[in-house]
Amino acid sequence: MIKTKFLFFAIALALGVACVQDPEMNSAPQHEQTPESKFVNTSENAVSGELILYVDEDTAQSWLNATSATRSGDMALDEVAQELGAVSIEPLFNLQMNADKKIARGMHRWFVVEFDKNVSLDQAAVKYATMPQIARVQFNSIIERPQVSAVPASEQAITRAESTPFNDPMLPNQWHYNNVGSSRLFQSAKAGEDIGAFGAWNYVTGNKEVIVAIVDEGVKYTHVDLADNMWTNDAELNGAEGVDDDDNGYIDDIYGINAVKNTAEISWAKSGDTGHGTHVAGTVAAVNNNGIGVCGVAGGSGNGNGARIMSVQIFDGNNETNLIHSSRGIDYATDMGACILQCSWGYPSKTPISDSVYEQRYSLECTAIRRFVEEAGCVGLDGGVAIFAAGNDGKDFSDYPGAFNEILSVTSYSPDGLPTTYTNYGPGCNVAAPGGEYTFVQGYCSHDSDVLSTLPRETVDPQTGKLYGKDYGYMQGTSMACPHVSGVAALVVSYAIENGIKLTNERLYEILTSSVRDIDGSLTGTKVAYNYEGQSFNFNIGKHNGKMGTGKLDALLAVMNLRGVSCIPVVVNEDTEIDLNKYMGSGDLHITALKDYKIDATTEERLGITIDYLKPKDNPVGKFYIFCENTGIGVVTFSYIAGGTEVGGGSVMGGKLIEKEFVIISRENNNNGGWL
Ligand SMILES: [Ca+2]
Ligand SMILES: [Ca+2]
Ligand SMILES: [Ca+2]
Ligand SMILES: [Ca+2]
Repeated sequence: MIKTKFLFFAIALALGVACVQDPEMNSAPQHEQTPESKFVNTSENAVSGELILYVDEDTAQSWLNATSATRSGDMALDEVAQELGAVSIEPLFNLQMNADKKIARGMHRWFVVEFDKNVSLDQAAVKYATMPQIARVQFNSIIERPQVSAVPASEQAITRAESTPFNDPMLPNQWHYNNVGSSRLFQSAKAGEDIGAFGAWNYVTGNKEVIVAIVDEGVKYTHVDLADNMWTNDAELNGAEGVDDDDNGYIDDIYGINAVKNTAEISWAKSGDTGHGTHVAGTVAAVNNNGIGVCGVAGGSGNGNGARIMSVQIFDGNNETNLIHSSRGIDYATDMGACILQCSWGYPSKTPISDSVYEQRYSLECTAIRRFVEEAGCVGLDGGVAIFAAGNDGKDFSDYPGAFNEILSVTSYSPDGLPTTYTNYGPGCNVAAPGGEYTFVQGYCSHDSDVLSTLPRETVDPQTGKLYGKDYGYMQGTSMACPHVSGVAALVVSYAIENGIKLTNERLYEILTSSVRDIDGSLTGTKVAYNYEGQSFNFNIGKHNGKMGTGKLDALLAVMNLRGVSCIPVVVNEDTEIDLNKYMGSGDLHITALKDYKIDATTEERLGITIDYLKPKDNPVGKFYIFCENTGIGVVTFSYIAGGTEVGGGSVMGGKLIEKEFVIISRENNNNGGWL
């Protein structure tokens, strides 16, 4: 292993949010309004020569119908444009797609005015804010580049030492899908501290109708382990080059768009790019069972049945990214059929803000996200689900947008199942997933405990200036936890489709936050962690108690939750007496003769489960013992005869043979408030 100088894999999209105005100001009566009261944010850290305006209906109509780039026919407004040296006034959202829906939300009233960069932003803003036609003025805040870096996977990572459901050679190293508790990985690695992918894959592996928008750096859509799961805009794929075949405002948008350039030119290997988007995309849906590389949570089974990845690029090399880019990108995802919005970025803030402040300050972006949540969807999902990273500053509250109540915010744990040292936690955080954390083994830094996924090999490490040179590698962060949740969301929607179910987005939010293993029971005291120099320290994990979200998302439990399967809780390493009568409704009349049980191989291996099945004639009907060596989640199918002691048929006058699945949840007895 290479000794590495540590970089903080922070997704530090630090917006200038430190100094803001009172959000209540806009509620002031008209006659008391100052021009500044129409500002929704400040000019600090904003793009120069550009303002975002929310205008009244008449002005919107005249600007939309204007024949000149900067003239509307409204004398007063045209005069301001002239004074500022305006070169363009354009609708912010793309009205070539779903115009009716956007107009109903007032999205046609958002405009971007571009003017002389030498003009003071504040003065320009005051000029517009003075006009009664202008309802709100927003500065186009810059989103800073994420400070991230990947560690290319070494050849040693390519191994098939352990049995896995798919033939991808690096799958055994993806502990975040199936953690066998190897101490090679992490001194205190614990079996079962993972997303529970192996169990879920017995039931569902993905579905190509499920489109996940990766709102991030550009996804390398030619990557050998991603290409088959890329979403394609078929009108453009089968259309004419250089022509906007589907008339959606973008020429040749086959795999998505570059919202920074507002074109279809997706890129991933410019100076400043880190491979972040390609890494995140691989976690959601790298192609499974293709004999190469890694697996994705919803990457299919090698039969072209993975969830689909749409690349919505909002970071482009060293170019500035701003609120307009993120809002347009999200709007494109909504228009083009994505149902899950995967966003591993946010706005670090020093102090908590509130949802109403977020709505004010980021009103443009909030509008775009809300339309996604309310109007996106697919055959298996009504509405969209937006999933964001909680942030990597170790703060006791989630960053926005994730913190917002309409959005899931994902915290991060390491292979020991405990909070990572960097994860944010507390208000706004909704659910935990594996995000990985480097460790030190014999004085050397190890990344095996980070998240392993796809990388663009031609990307230059922004810290070292060296080519990654590998198609796979490690990253850590809530950025890496987030796509696990998006992947499980895609699995659940896939399973819904395959069973003819249409979920509401509220139901999916509920499944994603309730299909969890307990995290709080182990959150007392400290754990050993390392600083960048390899010095160990005691990291306080007690402070995370009750603050990591509802628990650790488990894919198998999520799928079972959708099926409506009952859970049987047992205590690990103890004989737990089970009375099936409790789950059947009305006592032993219904279970007159237990016949048998089935344990699938994944469950048997994972839980080390034995069932001591006591014959009904010796014991009360339906009672038996379950013993599990490991904590975790599995599925057992019991067979019983309803009404009789023999299965009816032929000469036998008897009962009906029933098979019923149960989820077995094996966990420690933490005495921390009962079972799930
Ligand atoms: Ca097009
Ligand atoms: Ca075309
Ligand atoms: Ca693969
Ligand atoms: Ca939230």
